[in-house]
Amino acid sequence: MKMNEWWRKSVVYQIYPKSFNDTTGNGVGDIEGIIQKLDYLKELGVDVVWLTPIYASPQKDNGYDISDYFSIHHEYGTMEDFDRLLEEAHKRGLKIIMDIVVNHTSTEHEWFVKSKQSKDNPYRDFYIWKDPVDGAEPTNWISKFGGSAWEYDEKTGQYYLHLFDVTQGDLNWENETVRKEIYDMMHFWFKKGVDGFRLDVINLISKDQSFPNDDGSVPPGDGRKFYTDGPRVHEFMQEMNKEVFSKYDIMTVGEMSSTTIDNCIKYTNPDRNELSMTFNFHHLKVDYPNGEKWAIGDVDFQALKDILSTWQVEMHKGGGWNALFWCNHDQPRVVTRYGDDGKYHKESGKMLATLIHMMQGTPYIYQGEEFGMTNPKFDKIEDYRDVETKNYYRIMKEQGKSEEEIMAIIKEKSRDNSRTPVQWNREEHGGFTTGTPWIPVADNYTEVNAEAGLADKDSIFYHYQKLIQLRKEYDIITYGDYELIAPNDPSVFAYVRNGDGEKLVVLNNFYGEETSFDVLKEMGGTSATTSDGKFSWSILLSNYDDSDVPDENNPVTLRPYESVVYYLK
Ligand code: TEU
Repeated sequence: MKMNEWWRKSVVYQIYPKSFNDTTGNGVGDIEGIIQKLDYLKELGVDVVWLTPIYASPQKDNGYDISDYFSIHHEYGTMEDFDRLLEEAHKRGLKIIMDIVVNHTSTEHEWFVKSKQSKDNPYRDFYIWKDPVDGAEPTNWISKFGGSAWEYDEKTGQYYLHLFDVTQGDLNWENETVRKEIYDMMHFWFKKGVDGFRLDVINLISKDQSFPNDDGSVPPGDGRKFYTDGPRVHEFMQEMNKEVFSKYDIMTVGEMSSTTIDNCIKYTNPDRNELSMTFNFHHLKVDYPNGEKWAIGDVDFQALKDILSTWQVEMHKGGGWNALFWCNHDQPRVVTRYGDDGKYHKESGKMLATLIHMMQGTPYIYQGEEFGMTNPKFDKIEDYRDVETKNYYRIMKEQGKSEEEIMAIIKEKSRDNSRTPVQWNREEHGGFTTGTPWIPVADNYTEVNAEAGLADKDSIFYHYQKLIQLRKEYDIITYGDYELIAPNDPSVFAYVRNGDGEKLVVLNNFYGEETSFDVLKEMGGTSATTSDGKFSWSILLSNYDDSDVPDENNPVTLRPYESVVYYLK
C-alpha cells in the first residue's frame, strides 16, 4: 500500500477568490490579494491552498461556468499574476491546487457556441443533445438548481442537458475527443507547476446512455440515479489517471455528489489508480428534514455520529481516503449550523475543529473558518447573489410560501452564507475592499475577524494552528484506526484512534450543557490499559484550560462544548 504520499499528512485551505481579498477596490477579490495573504496562511500552518475556479467565466455560477480553461478571469488578474502566485506560494513551501470543472462548461465556451450552431457541427457531440419526447423534455430529470435539467433550443429543435444552471451545459464524456481535449488542458496546468486538482462533481460525468425517466418518488424523479457514479465513471477516472495524473507528483480530490462508500473506496484505493481522496456530503445533510435542503430542521446528532463514523471505519478498511471538512463555498458556516455562534462561539468553534481534525483523512479549512466566521443572517433577498438561492426564492414563491417563511429558510440554507467577504479587521467592509463589496460583509466583522484572532492567544485561530501542528507531530492522527465509543450518548461525540502502543482519545461535548462522561467505562474498562500496565494519559489539546483527566473513581465532566484530546502511551 502506498501510504506515505505527502497529501495524507497535509492540511488544505480553501480560497474563494471572489470573497478573499480585494487589492484594486473594485469590490471583487483578486490574485494579488491572495499573494498578500500567503504569509498569513503560513502562520496558520496549512500545506496546500485550493483555489475555486479562477478561469475566464461569465460568472453565472461564480466561475463554475468556465468559458476558457486557458485564461484567468479578468477581475482576478492575469496569467502573469497567477504565475507569480504559484512562484510565491512555492517559495514558502505552500502548494496550490486548482478547481477544475469538467462535467460542464459555460454555454459561452466556444465548444458550446459551435455545438449550438447546427446538428452537423463537429462540436455538436461535445454536449448532450436529445430530441423532444412527445413534444417535451427527453426525461423528467431535475436540475440541481431547480427546474428541468433540459433546455430547448429553437433553432435546432433539440434539448441539451444541464445538471446545474441553464448556462452550464453538460459535456458528453462518451466522446473521446472531449476526453482528449480535457486531458490536454489538464497537462497545461500541471506543466505550469500546479500541485493538484479539486475535480468538481466528477462523479456525475458518466450518464446512463439510455436516458430513462426517473420514476422514483423522493424527490420525485430527479434523475440522479442515472448519472451519479454512473456506468463508465471509474473507467474514465482510470483513463484520466493514466493519461494525466500518473505523470506528476500531485494530489487530486474528487467532489462526489450523493455518492456511496463503495464507490469512494474505488475512487481512492491507491491500487486502482483513480484519485487521491473524495469529498462526500452525507454528514452535511443531517439537518435536512426528509432529505429536503430548502426546509429548516434540527441537527440529527445520532445520524451525524453514525455517518462520520461509518465513513471513517469503512474507508479505512477498504484502503480509501477521506477529505475531512465542515465548510466550503456551498455550505452554511458550521459554527452557526452545528455550533453556537453567540455565547459559546469560541468553545463550539474549537470543538467542531477538533472533532473533524482528529479523524483520519486530509482536513480542509474554508476561508474564515479558522477564526469562526458565521452566517451573515441577511434578511432581504436583495442581499443574496447566488443563482441557486435566487431560483429557489422563485420556486418557493410559486409553491405559495410566504415571504417570511422563504427568507427564514434562505437565511439558514443559502450558499451565500459562506460567500460573504473574509473579515480581515475592524475597518469598513472588514478590510476586504476599499470599494463596495460584490456581496455585503456580515455585520459582526468588528468582533469576528482575522486580526482579532491573531491578537488573542486563546482564539479559534490558534486552536486550528495547534491542530495542524499536532497532525505534523503525531503520525497516529494520519494512520491510526478509528473507533467510535459511547455510540448512543445523546450529547458526546467520543472516539479513539488506535496506533501502535499508543492511542488518542477525543471527547467532544456537542451541546451547551455540562455533562458527565465515564470515558474509562466507555472504553471497555480494560481497553484503556495494556497487559503490562496502564497507559498514562496526558492532555494534548483542550478548549478549556483545566480539563479533567479521568481515573477509575472519577468520570470526566465536560462543560458546554468542551472538547479534549488525550494522548495515551
Ligand atoms: O457543487 C456541486 C453540488 O452538487 C453542490 O454542493 C451544490 O452546491 C448543491 O447541490 C446545491 O444545492 C459544485 C460546486 O461546488 C458548486 O459551487 C457549483 O455550483 C456546482 O458544482 C456546479 O459546478
